[in-house]
Amino acid sequence: MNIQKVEQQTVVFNDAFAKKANSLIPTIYKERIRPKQIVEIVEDSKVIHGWRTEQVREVSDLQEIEFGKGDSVIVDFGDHEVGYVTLKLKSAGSPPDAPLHVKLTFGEMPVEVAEPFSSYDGWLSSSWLQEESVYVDVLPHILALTRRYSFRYVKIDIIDTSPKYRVIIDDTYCDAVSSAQLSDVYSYTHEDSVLAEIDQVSIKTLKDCMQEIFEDGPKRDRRLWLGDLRLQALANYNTFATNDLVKRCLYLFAAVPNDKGQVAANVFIQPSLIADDTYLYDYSLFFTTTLHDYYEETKDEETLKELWPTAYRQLELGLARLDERHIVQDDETWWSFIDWNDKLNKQAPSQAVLIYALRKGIALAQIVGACELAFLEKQLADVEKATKAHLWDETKQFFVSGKNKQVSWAAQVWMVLAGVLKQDEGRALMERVITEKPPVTMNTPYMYHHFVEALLKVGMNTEAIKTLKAYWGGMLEDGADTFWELYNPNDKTFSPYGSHLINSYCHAWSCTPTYLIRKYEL
Ligand code: RAM
Repeated sequence: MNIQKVEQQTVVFNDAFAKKANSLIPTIYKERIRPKQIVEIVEDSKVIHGWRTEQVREVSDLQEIEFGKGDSVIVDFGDHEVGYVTLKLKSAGSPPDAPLHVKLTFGEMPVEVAEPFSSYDGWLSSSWLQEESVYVDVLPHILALTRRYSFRYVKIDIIDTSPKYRVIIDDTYCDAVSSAQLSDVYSYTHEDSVLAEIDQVSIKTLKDCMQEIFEDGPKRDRRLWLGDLRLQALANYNTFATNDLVKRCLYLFAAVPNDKGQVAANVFIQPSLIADDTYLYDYSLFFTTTLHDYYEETKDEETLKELWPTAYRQLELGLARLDERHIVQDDETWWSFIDWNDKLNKQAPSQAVLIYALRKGIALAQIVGACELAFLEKQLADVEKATKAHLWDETKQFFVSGKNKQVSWAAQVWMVLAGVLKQDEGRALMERVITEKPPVTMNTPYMYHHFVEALLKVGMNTEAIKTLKAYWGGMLEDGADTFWELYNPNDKTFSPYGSHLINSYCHAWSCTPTYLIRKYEL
């Protein structure tokens, strides 16, 4: 073990864990995909973001078009792809007497190839927007892009040739990459065609996020986040079953905790394994729950024993945030995630995540025969008692959060998932949420996943299916090839980052319907 100083945080690097993670680097499979059609972007106020595509030519026509200065074309690959794009370029007319200047823009959604990226003014780096400008000195040329892109549409802008020559795009393809193979998926067809499609698109979403790690999104952030990993792992068990990738990701987190033993909210694997200096209360606790789910699936005792100290430490740190009443302390910072919603108070939902994690931790402690078992059981009892005493509002009949006693969907959902209430009380609470519609709602498929799972937990299957169809089905109706990072049906341009241009439209945490449909046999 050696100590690494990263800015203000100290990371305690565990070499053995990092080596184990490295020994599990998956094979990356490649598939060559060619575009399906040439399209044009059409303004349409009736569709999401105000843009749709329309086929204008057959893709086979591409080789016949001679492009000059200012021309452009949009090729549509027909589905979401993650990979490396190649263009075969040649000239027409006089010998090329000047370099070719070409700009490429990649879009998961039509809006990304419709609106100029110069219009972006969000707070995340604009460098996530997928474009590049290339100068080609000699033609013919095989332009093989070295950056990996995540897209369905590629807009090719010919910035300049020269007055004497034009350029022809002789061929274009994408070498799509993933560590998952669709042929490995457990075969399953739902008789309900909407649920069947939702299941398939969930799997495609998961596949495109499965690279050397479970990425959160292949466009952005292209890294391993714990909250996303937890859900990807669940979806994976019922589909690809590449359980070693889950194991690898658990070891990656366990290899780089800080000096308190807390695992980071996310890690980078390039240029080498690095813990990000972001720590989130709920995400750290999900290390324990993800290990629990992994063990349940694999019965891999060796991994459980090796990672138990890390899992237990997350519980200890979670408990250390409790005040003298056994209620988790709130603050104004981004201390816990829960959902992307500026208005959401995180206290009550985070308290519920702690309870949820304690239960799974106790199950693990029993399996490993840990001496900490009795301590954890006592803590769980105290925390549950305090939750009912201080966070349940008898008049409102809801759990309340923070000093302003906020009633949010997230708080109720997480309390149900944490098992704080008996089955019939939980059901009554979920029914109340649906009828009374608390004002602090949900913005992400991540939070909607928890809502649906809470409904299933209390036996409200009809409502759960209705939500799956309305929410994920809504994305399909709005043109999703893979499910999105953000989706608010009442505000379809919602972005926590200040612009929907930077949103990710293939995002791992939205891939869970396949888990919900298959696991709960909906
Ligand atoms: C976003 C990422 C990621 C998520 C974090 C909290 O930046 O999209 O998926 O886990 O937020």
